[in-house]
Amino acid sequence: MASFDDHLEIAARRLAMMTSRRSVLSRIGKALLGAAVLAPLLPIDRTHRALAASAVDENEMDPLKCTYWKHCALDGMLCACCGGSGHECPPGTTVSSVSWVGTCHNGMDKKNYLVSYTDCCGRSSCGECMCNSNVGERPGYVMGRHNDINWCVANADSAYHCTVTLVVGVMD
Ligand code: ABN
Repeated sequence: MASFDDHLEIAARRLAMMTSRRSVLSRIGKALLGAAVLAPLLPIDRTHRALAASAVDENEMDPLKCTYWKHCALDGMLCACCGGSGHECPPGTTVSSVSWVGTCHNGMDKKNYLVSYTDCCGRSSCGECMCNSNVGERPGYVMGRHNDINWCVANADSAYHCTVTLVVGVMD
């Protein structure tokens, strides 16, 4: 009785007789060409490649870091580290009725955005992810351009917990 190896050898020999070296090379070439055409269409996360190509520092694109581009004028604690998100106050807190705005540069699309910083109030300080970024800030005596202020003071409960960020407009 012929072994598995014998069957395999016969099958391989038959295939070799029916296939020319040229057709094998042509099939391999087609497969490689197909892969090269299809690869860019595959749903793969290419953020890192885009970041490398744009020469933007990865830290500028991480919403949990003070160096995140939207945090350029944020003096406070990131609500994303305090049970909320970048733009949502944590449970049990209320949104401050006044806020501070800054102008931040997004290195990815090279545009400047108007960004608002709103405090979340009514609970004691979160104590996590303290940032002190002050692009465009002016000393305390220039009241309208000073960001080291508790914006919860206008709320019924003025205890400061953390700060959320919202993009409110793009600058020309
Ligand atoms: N706007 C954040 C904050 C709160 C308290 C004190 C300084 C800054």
